[in-house]
Amino acid sequence: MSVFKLYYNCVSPPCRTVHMVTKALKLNVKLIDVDILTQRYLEQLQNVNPQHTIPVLNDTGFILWDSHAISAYLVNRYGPQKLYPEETKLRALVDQRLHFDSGILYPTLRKIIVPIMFFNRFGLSKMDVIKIKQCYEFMDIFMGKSSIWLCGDEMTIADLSCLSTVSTMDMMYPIKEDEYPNLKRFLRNGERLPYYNDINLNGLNKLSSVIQQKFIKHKEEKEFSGGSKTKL
Ligand SMILES: N[C@@H](CCC(=O)N[C@@H](CS)C(=O)NCC(=O)O)C(=O)O
Repeated sequence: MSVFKLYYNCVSPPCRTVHMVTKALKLNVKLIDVDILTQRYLEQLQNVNPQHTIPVLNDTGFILWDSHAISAYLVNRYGPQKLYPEETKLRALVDQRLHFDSGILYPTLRKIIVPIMFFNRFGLSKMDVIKIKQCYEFMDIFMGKSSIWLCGDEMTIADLSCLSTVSTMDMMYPIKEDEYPNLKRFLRNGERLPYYNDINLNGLNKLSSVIQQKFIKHKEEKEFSGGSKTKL
């Protein structure tokens, strides 16, 4: 069986998506750690991905980036197809949810998290909360009252994509059960996956501790310089 190389960092939601897809497909993957938290990653990725984003897959010389494209490729090539169904209308629905993650959900998260991680921004603005709540509302409607996953009762790659992103949003602004009961059900179903803790929760914990450290350092610096105390 071939061993894939995956340029990876567990703090990154799209990396966690692809890692979970490889687990769902029972594929062996060799993770190549990319130091996304410092500028060193640009050098590491310069001959691999001109867009310098992770994840990047290397399948015996075939290089592919973008978690959505990688997930679809892995299922198309290595099955089982139910993770990315072939039936035209079902696949169209999965594609819609994948584009939702790619075009709305993940960009919303990225816009909020990048200033926190790299530009000394602390806390969420009112506009951040409005944008997050809009994403929660959309996903709550996609789920409807009874389905297990975003496209019905079978899990697809769209679920794993949205799961890694929305669980990261949940870490920043918790999903309230009384406001978004269907979305909360989606999250709980995701948390029951056998590889969820090792991959997604582990990455979330790492990301959360990086953010906490930044807040603590900022608070100490403010106190040291005699400025007003910042609430975490
Ligand atoms: N649409 C892309 C987004 C990938 C992405 O933005 N990855 C971030 C880490 S979470 C990254 O590599 N950022 C570094 C950069 O943009 O230079 C995907 O799904 O793979």
